[in-house]
Amino acid sequence: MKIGITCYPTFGGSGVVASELGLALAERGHDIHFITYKMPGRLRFNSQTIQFHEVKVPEYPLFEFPPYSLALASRISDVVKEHKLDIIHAHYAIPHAASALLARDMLGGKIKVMTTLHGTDVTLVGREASFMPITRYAIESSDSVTAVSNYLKKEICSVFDCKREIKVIYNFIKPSIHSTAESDQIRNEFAPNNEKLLVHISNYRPIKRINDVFEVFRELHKRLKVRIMLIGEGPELPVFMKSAAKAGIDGDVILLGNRSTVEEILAAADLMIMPSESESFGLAALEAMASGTPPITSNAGGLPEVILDGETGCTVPIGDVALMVSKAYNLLTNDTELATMSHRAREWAFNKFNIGKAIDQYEQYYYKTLNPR
Ligand code: GMT
Repeated sequence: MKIGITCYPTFGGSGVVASELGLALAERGHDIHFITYKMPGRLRFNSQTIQFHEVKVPEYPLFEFPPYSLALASRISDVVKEHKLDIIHAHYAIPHAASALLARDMLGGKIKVMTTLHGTDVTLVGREASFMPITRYAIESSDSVTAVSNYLKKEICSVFDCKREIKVIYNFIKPSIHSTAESDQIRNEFAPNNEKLLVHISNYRPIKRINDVFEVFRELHKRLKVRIMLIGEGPELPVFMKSAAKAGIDGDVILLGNRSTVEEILAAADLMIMPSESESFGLAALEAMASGTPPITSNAGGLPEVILDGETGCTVPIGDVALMVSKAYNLLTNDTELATMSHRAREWAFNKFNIGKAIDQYEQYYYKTLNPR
């Protein structure tokens, strides 16, 4: 198939999923075209079967808000015509699905649009009064729609009172990139005195409850030799650092910024901390499990579908910092229990969320979208 993929090229989970999906489809021989404003962070390729088409938004004094959505729709329509694409796979409702639908209209309906909803496009952004009608339109008018968890599917149906078919296809990991080979070296660098190592990865928005991450770290720091690696960037990161400095523990915080690969760092940690307020799936928690690092998370949204509580990680009620601390402390002070959970986490991630399964499902759904009967 000739497949166009449009997504956020930044470090968020939706861009990671779109990139890994495109790479895997190209490996299966499909012709893949990424259409977005910059090369996605995780898109490592030198394949003949992947092309990148940049969307440029012209500057014009009249444009107080440069119309990216329209530039994207025009670019999609051009790429479809030039490369005779069969289908556009839009990741995230706004603006990608909306722009793809506009392109479909411009092309007289001669292209199919599949939309994958990732979470905040329904639970946060799409709920805003000004975006609700366009999000509803994007969901109802796409030729097919997928959601990354059963939780998200339910949310879509209830928020938008939506009756259409929505197929759940879980996010996935590629076992071959989750090697633990480099982890000892990273551990020696970041935990030179045999400290326990925590990791958190996010975009540091309020929804990630960064203060809970800090509180868990501070409480554990009182009881153990522990350090924390922070991957990613965002507005609440300076707040975390300010609190850490005030508590005198900033020397044990390792800032790693945005990374195009995170697997080795995740593998070097003992536990990952993810206390999110809302999480449709929690790709970072899955990546941690695949790296053999059990996640201690809230039980928000789709997280209980991804993590087997007490077996491959722990899920606790949102905001229950004390419970997170006690679960983490028990594991960090019991090597056998931690090793067993780490082993189970890796097996669970590799079996249940294997990329091969997900790609089979996406492929079949593309074919069904192209030939509904
Ligand atoms: O979590 C974010 O704020 C980023 C967001 C995104 O659009 O990349 O992540 C969403 O999509 C990921 C990939 O499907 C999911 O793993 C995340 O759980 C989801 N985030 C939320 O629902 C808050």
